[in-house]
Amino acid sequence: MPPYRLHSFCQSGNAYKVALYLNCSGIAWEPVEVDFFGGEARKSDWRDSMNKMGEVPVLEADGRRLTQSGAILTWLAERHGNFAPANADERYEALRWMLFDNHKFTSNYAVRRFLKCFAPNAPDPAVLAFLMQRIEAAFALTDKHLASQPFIIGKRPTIADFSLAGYIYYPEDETGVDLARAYPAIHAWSERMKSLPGWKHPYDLLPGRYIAPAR
Ligand SMILES: N[C@@H](CCC(=O)N[C@@H](CS)C(=O)NCC(=O)O)C(=O)O
Repeated sequence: MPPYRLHSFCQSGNAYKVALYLNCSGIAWEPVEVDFFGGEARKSDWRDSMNKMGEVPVLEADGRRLTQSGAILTWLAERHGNFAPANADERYEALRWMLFDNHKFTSNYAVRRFLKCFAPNAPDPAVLAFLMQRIEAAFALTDKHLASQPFIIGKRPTIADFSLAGYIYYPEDETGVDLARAYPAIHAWSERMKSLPGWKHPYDLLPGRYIAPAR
């Protein structure tokens, strides 16, 4: 089987979710850099051939192009077994947390970071403040959850952990959040994830060049 090809770039925590899963599973894959900031994913030929939703990541697998990190993680776990939920109850829990992640945990954190660091124009401070409020609400309840168990759905890491870990390792000057101080249980969980064989920082795992935050 040829290795999976992950269309990605190093600022994309959504791509990192899939890359980290593959690396920690010891599954062969290769990165394909998307020139996201050059507008590649907005071009109609990219959208027609890669992802009509216009989003990274895209995983090429067996001639198919899979998208949506949560759907890709579920597909990979079902195929390979690594970090898979063990039964119907665990599958439900993993899906519940991945939907929460996509809607509230990753999304507000990623959008605020994008506006602050990479958007061409300085964002409205009221927008950044609104997003930070949403981040604080989602992170506080996740911190409480992780204070009572080591991983998202229990005692061992599953695809749900890879989903929530997408943006956790980007530095504070990008995210505006000091995780160790503000959310100690999330920080401790991120350290547990870091100790998995195959773990790498997103800037070391994914293609593209580092871009210093614009502001
Ligand atoms: N729910 C999607 C989110 C993907 C996503 O938002 N990707 C960003 C890059 S990290 C993107 O391509 N954004 C383009 C846009 O929002 O138009 C996933 O988990 O794959």
